Amino acid sequence: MKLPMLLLAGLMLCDLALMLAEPNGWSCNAEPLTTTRADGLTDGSAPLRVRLSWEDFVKGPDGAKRLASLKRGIAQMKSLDAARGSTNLQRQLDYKRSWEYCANIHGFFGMASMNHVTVEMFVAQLKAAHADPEIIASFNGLLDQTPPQDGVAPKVWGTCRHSSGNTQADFWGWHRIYLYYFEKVLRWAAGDDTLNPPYWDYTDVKHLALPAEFLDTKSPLFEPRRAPAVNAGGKLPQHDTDVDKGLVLSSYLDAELNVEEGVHGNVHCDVGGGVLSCPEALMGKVPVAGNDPIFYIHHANIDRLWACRDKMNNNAATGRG
Ligand SMILES: [Cu+2]
Repeated sequence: MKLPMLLLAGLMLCDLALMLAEPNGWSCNAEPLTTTRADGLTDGSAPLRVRLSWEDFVKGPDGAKRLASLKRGIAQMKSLDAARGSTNLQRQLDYKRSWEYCANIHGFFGMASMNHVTVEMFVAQLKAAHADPEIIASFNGLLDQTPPQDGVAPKVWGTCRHSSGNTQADFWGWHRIYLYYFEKVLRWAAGDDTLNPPYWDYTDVKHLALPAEFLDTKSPLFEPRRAPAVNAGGKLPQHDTDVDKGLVLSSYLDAELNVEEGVHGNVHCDVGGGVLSCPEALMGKVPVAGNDPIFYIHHANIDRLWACRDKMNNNAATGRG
């Protein structure tokens, strides 16, 4: 719980005004929020930031600029990975804004991780369980990560919240704050304060395939460790992205769990895995999922679904009926 509490405290002082646009399919026309919310995340004093759907994001001359900005930011963050381990103060600051650092906040392999599992140990576990060679091979070449002693990384790396067993975590809340800070770093890296990364709305059957810009092998949006069919432009199975039942649940916790274990996990596994799906790197395995650029565009949609669900239920944020 350390990170959410830490970040929530920061958020109340910050210029958070994230909201979502472009309803699709179900009734989800969330209005931008401009007044104080009960959860304190928005005080209405800052201009509202709106995430567009991927299709609107890339549309027209402005879309070309937005896409260039997104790619520039991601490429810049990736270039800062090289600052890992530097003793130079400026380079240490650079590393805090690197792609790897941000991804490691979500999760990482290494002895310092929450479960103290290295890549080698995990691969040994897969082999002992007679996992398919395709799954094992997806972890080839991945590196263990070690949090730098910068006063921040040891506290926040590997702190993502996901439900497991009969424990329900603050999945939606943790990932909203994670996105909030990721986007701030991305704007800095792109040199574009107007940049608001979009969402991939795979709940619309017209958009079941990965956006085409993620398939270009020369683009910083490309990632080779994805299901080959998905990277070839194949569609996700339609039933995997159906949220109709989840969003109408009046209980916040029920809706959150439905989305987390349903569409959220399905998209992770469909993108990360081949025929065999999870636990294939990258998107199909939590400690490395944040390394794929599509992660953030996927989670922008998961965040949108939260706002949609609240809108559809008159912002009733708690309770399980
Ligand atoms: Cu996720």
